[in-house]
Amino acid sequence: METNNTEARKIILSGIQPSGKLTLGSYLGAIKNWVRLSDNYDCYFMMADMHAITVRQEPATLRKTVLEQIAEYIACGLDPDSCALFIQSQVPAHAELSWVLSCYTMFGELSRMTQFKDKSTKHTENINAGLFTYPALMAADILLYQADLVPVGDDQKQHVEICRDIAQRFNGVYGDTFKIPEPFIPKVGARIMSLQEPTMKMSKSDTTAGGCVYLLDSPDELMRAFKRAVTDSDTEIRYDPAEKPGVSNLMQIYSSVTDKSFPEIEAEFAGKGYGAFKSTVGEAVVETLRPIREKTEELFANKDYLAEIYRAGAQKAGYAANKTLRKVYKRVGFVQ
Ligand code: ATP
Ligand code: LTN
Repeated sequence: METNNTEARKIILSGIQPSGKLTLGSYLGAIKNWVRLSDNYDCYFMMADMHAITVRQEPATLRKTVLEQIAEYIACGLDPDSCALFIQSQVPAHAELSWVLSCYTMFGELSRMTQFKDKSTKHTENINAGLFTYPALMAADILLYQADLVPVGDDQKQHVEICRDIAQRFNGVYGDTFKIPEPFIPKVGARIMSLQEPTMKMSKSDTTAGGCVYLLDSPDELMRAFKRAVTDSDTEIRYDPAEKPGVSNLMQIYSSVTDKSFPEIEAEFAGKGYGAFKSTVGEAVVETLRPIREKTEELFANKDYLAEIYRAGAQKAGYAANKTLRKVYKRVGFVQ
């Protein structure tokens, strides 16, 4: 693991909840950028298992999903020798700083969080305190590493903003303690929509058949989902999210995996029907995901290797995190 020459480099932290299988949305909105940025930054990428338990998880499934997620991170192109890939619950500083920050986070601002409102509507039987204070834990995740950038999809922007507010509030009381992070959101692919309900975000926990495609889906499953994707009764392939959400979503996906611009895509499919368009998008996704799926399967079979990675990751992350935590404890007046 790299230990030198990283002082002057800027820092990235991001994470994904192991609350289900990773989707094409998690890849295009977040992981693809992690990989792109990882050569030039000092990187910390975590499996946010402490966040995942804000919604009930089956223990054996959670354990499996965390391991699968590490394999997927590496298969997507993250180099475990230069990035710290770690499991959030294995770095206790996250829970510790989260408590301190929750004392600098206001009830009113937590009440405005869209994710809390959505998830408490979806899980009416379990509106727990963790679901509500989630942004304080996410702020701890980010601020522990003095991160400069937080690459996420559009839905997480509000959580990065509240993290900035908490950090500024704390710095205002105690003097400069935390770096103020910036969200890094892709221009294309920041909000991939469900293939069945293109006005709703594609989400791991969506149970609508065919709405979501997963990184580990087989080529057949992917092609079926794209061929059945909802479009409209028109025939024109044109980027217009308000009037043509289904077609525009497929264009976003195609643009994100091929780097073609929207005008280029419109020209490519001028006069061609939706059938040909959906098949071409499906094929492009199949080819993007094929090496990821194959590599994940290979890595997932080697649990010892994965354990080596997350142990080394927790050690590297713990070292950086504890430095910040000690500074915070001193600032608030805890006896050293
Ligand atoms: P859950 O359903 O458990 O809330 P999710 O699928 O909505 O999960 P995650 O996979 O936890 O979201 O999100 C991981 C990262 O991927 C975050 O940075 C998030 O912003 C991004 N992301 C998730 N879904 C999408 C999407 N549909 N489009 C673009 N980015 C997304
Ligand atoms: N809240 C994010 C996951 C997450 C995260 C983070 C992202 C937890 N901690 C820190 C960026 C930085 C989600 O639900 N996708």
